Amino acid sequence: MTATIQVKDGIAVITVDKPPVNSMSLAARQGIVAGMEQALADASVKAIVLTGKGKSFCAGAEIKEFNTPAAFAEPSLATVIEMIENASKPVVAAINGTTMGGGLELALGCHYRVAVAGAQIALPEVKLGILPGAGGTQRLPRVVGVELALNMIVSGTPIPSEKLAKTALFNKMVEGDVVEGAIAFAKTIADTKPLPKIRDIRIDFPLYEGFFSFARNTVRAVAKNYPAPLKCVDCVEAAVTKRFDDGIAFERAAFLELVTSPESKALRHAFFGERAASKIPDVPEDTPIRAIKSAAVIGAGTMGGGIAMNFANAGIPVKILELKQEALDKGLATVRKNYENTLKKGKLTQEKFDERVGLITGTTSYDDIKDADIVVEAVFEEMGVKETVFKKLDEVMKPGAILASNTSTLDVDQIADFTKRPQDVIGTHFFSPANVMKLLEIVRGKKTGKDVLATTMGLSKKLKKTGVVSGVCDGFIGNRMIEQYSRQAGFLLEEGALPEQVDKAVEKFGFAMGPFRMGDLAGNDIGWAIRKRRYVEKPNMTYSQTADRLCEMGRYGQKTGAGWYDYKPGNRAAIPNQQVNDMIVAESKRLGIERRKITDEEIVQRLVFALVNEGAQILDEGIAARASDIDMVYLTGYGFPLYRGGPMCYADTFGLQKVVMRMEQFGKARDGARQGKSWVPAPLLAKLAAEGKTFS
Ligand code: T1G
Repeated sequence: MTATIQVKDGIAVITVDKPPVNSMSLAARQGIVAGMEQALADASVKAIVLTGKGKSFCAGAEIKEFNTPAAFAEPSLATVIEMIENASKPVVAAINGTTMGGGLELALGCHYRVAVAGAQIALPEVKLGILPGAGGTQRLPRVVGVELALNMIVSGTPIPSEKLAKTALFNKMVEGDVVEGAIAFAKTIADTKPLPKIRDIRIDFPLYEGFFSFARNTVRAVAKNYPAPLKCVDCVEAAVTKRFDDGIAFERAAFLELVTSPESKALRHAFFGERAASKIPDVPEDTPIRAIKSAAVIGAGTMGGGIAMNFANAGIPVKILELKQEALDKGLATVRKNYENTLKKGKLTQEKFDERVGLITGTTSYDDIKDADIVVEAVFEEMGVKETVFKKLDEVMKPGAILASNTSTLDVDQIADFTKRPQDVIGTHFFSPANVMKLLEIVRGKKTGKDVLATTMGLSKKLKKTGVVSGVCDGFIGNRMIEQYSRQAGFLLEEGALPEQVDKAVEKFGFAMGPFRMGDLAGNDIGWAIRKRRYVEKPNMTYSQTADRLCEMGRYGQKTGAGWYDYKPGNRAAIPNQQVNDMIVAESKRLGIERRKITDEEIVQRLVFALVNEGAQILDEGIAARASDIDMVYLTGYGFPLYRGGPMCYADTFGLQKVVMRMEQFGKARDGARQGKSWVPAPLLAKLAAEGKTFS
């Protein structure tokens, strides 16, 4: 049963019991209706208390039901709320914990609300690309005021219940058992007539035109590409300007429009994708994990310092090891500077500053780190250096310590075999800047222990990272795909585009940064080194040589003051350079390619579908466990636009048959042959497209 009912001393207590968060599924709605019918029919019942089992009152509608018949099957949430609001007996909501979205709307339909402190109260629908669709935009302003309601609805940010104690949202705050408190309260109002309904409260908000015009301008400035926030403003304005029932109809129409939007589907995909990523198919949820009470980082460079900051930010003491005192001092100074900058911006209290800086210490001796529970190597990306470090770690570290490598492409199995404890070796690929980027690729070697995997996944959450498990291959998930993306970017230059057009097209699609600005930021010499390896390892994998010509010109990017673009000192604005553009045109000529006008649409599709095709291959090889994992990598590590849901989600929305068709067109195009097998659909992609299916 998803709701139980108990009657005692004339009070019926209906408890929603749908683990883990009492989301309002069809079964939960049916359970409440059954409980209400029983309570209303029972003459001994004078009042009704509605509550949730566990740490949630109700976390909102069951998101998994969206865009399925169950979402609107009767009794819909609106029907349940109407039944409660029109009940002949008083209904008191006992707010025992998280009360969000449809859960708060359910509580707003009750005649009274009694709460304990610490319950997270929110209407977070906007974070899913929708808006409160069961009266929240019409009732909440009537009890907390228009301004606070608008802020809560447009931001979706939870507010602890005690901060709302003085509003009309709660009739009483209680300590201890909230159900007992609600029962006691119910007895005091059992005979109240007429029953109070929030819908009957009049909103008096005379200066609303100016307020909402300002609100719209503010929201429009930040909600680019997201239609929901502006519609939230429209709905709250409707609560002020329209009769209640007209406001409800207005809200319903807006909700229905948003819930089928691609933005909402993408945001919901990301919501579940983030949670799914932490589930490792062959590692049971109850796998024992190792305690991580202290850490060590080898290497005090940019990555080492950033990685160490993650541990300190999570309250874990961390020692940075550098063999040279000068390098260690420089690294520690950089870490301190980072914290000082955050302190200066007011984003860190002095107390937190002192705590975090105090948790990071340095040493030049391996002996000082031997008792750490995990050590993350962040030294030069060269297998010989990794070998030296891991052999030393194997010698020094206590038994049971996790030996992690921050390698971005090297073979973790080979690294593990430098030690006598390959089961303790794992890849923890942080993304630069390591203390900022959310993505953490957790690379499992063939011999990595399941407890080491489970421990590292749990640690990623503690470090506030999005941990995604990758198998071992060159580039793991993210970099392996970005290589195909970069190859297409180079080909587009040879065929007729220039860096500025490609970057602008991709940034208009929603990427944070186009491929050439990204190259200038990360350093074009990094890709150059990888291509030099490729030319030997994979001679039949063609690349545009424009990027090689660029590096031969010494234009490595911002670090040399010039790359694909020029940069003024201290300014990251990318300025097109004629010499580079001339080089590109000369390359086309050298290759005998007649340059042509290329549309922005082709640019975006060639770059994104190159990601999709490699992603399908990665799925097929089992390097990634699920398509949404690949999407989480791109959403949290590569600036893919959240409102598109990630490359695999975007391909699903675009339609896999259409993706394959476009790929075939690219392959048949005049210069397709030069791109080798780039446009041969990966077997999984071809299969799903032929079957009319999707990745997720
Ligand atoms: N529907 C379905 N599953 C949900 C869910 C929901 N609303 N909320 C959480 N889950 C699952 C989640 O996927 C995970 O599953 C487990 O619960 C624990 O979640 C009409 C239409 C409540 C603050 O947006 O913000 O109401 O991975 O890991 O960190 O106007 O979950 O265990 O299989 O996040 O303690 C509005 C979304 C819906 C709230 C708890 N409500 N949830 O955080 O646990 S739309 C929301 C959250 C709506 C109405 C509209 C958080 C949480 P699994 P978790 P947590």
